[in-house]
This record gives sequence, C-alpha cells and structure tokens, in this order.
Amino acid sequence: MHWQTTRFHIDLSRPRVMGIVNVTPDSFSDGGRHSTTASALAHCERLVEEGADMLDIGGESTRPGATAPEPAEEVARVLPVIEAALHLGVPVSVDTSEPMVMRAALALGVDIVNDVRALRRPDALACVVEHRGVGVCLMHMRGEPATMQAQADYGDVVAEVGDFLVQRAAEVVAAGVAPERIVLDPGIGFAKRPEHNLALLRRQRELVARLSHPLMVGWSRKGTLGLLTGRAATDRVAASVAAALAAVHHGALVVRVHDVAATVDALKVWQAACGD
Ligand code: HH2
Repeated sequence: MHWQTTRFHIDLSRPRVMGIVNVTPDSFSDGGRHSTTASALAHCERLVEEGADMLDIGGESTRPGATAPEPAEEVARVLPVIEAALHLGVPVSVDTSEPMVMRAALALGVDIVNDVRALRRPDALACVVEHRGVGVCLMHMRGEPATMQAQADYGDVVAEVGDFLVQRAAEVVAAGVAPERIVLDPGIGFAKRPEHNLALLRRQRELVARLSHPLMVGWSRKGTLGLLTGRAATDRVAASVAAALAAVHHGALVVRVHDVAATVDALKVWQAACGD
C-alpha cells in the first residue's frame, strides 16, 4: 500500500506517524504553544527529530465549539511555517478546509491536503483536482465544529461513517483525483460521543475491510481518552499511545499524533511483537 503525494510516494507497508503542528491560539490540547512562526517551526524540527514520518500543519482549531478563523488569518498563520517545513525532508500536510489556504499551500508545493470537511466547501475539491499530484485525507464529520456535537446521533456509527467515506472517496475519484492519492479518516471526536468513538476503534476492522483506501486515525489527547483515564488533555500521552497502537493493530496505516517520540517507540515495539 502507498500514498501518492506531491513529492513523496509514501510506503504504507508499515504504519506511519503524522506529527501535529497547530499554529493556533485555541487548539484543545496545545493552543497558543506554537502560535508564532518561529515556535511552530521549532516544533516541526523537533517532531522530525523524534521520528515523525510526516507533518500536519494547521491554523484552525476544530475542537467542539470552535469557530473558524477568517481565511486570510489562517493563511497568515500557516503559510510561513509550511514554506520552511518543506525543507525538512518529510512530507508536509496542510490541515485546512479553506480553498484560499489550500491554493496558497499548493503553490508552495505542499504534499498533502488534510481536510476534516472532506473537501466539501465550495471550490475545495477543484483545488486538489487542479494539482494532479497532491495527496488528500478525507475525514468524516457532520455539520461544523461549533455545532457538530448536536448531530452525534447514529443508528450504527461504523456503518454510517463507512457509507460516508465510501461515497465521498468515490465522488473525489470521479472528479479526477487518482485513488492512490486518497486516505480516509473516521474523524474521532467529530460529531461523535465517546461510545461512537469507541465503537469506531473496537470495530475498526469492519471499516478497513469496506474501504479501498488506507485508513488514517487521530485519537491523540482526545476527550474520550480523558473520559477513560480522568486525565487532562496534556496528561494523555500514555492513553494516546495506547489508542494509536490499538488503531494500528486494527488496521490503521497512519496515526495523527501530538506525542511523536512516545508513539514512534511504541510502534517499534508493536512492529517487533505483532507486525509482519
Ligand atoms: N483531528 C483534529 C484536527 N484535524 N485531521 C484528521 N484527518 N483527523 C483528525 O482526527 C483530526 C484532524 C483535532 O485535533 P487537534 O488538531 O489536536 O486540535 P484542534 O482542532 O483543537 O487544533
């Protein structure tokens, strides 16, 4: 299995770690910690040293209840960081739903567009169709972060998330994006209650079996882990590593994490114990 991106053909024969860089004042676990270009870039360098296989740089907090920044503000936050991160030797992803941000990042040569809204904003799909090589991650969410938890209502969450991802991937392929450029994500914590998130983990193999694209998943520091452990967001490293391992064990090929060093170590042990 591979993920085709602008500059890299990412080998997914072993699970890969995507390191999170939030250039935001308000992200749920690290808001304000990397909100200047210099601090965000230092964080990118640190994550690469820790073994991140790729970086995901975002300028919008999508935590439940968050409101989106103006597009120009989002561009100003992420562009200088992406420009510098493109020299670090690993694939660089932009975490955005905003076509203005996508276009600016694509003009710099960004490798991946990771969109929690699965390219559903007007013009977003056109941006990635125009750039023939860029990788994309399409994630499941309902509504908008400001109001999404009111839509956390499912009969069978695994089936419904699977239906969405299958259909959205087909639409994106039909629009002209080659299948090997697409990775899918169930969207842990996005319009989902803890029992939905846990069903998506416990039954993740059902999802993997239905999808003809690699699965990425982001459990890092999320609220369900706080509920299980009673710990605050910054004290969820062990819980996040355990969730990442469980996700990989159930077939995820990319894990999106804040705590890269701990996850990389854990995956080395998992690979030796359980990998091919
Ligand atoms: N989760 C967040 C943001 N982007 N992208 C994908 N593909 N999958 C995810 O699960 C995902 C994502 C939210 O986490 P974080 O970036 O840490 O927080 P915030 O949105 O508050 O910046």
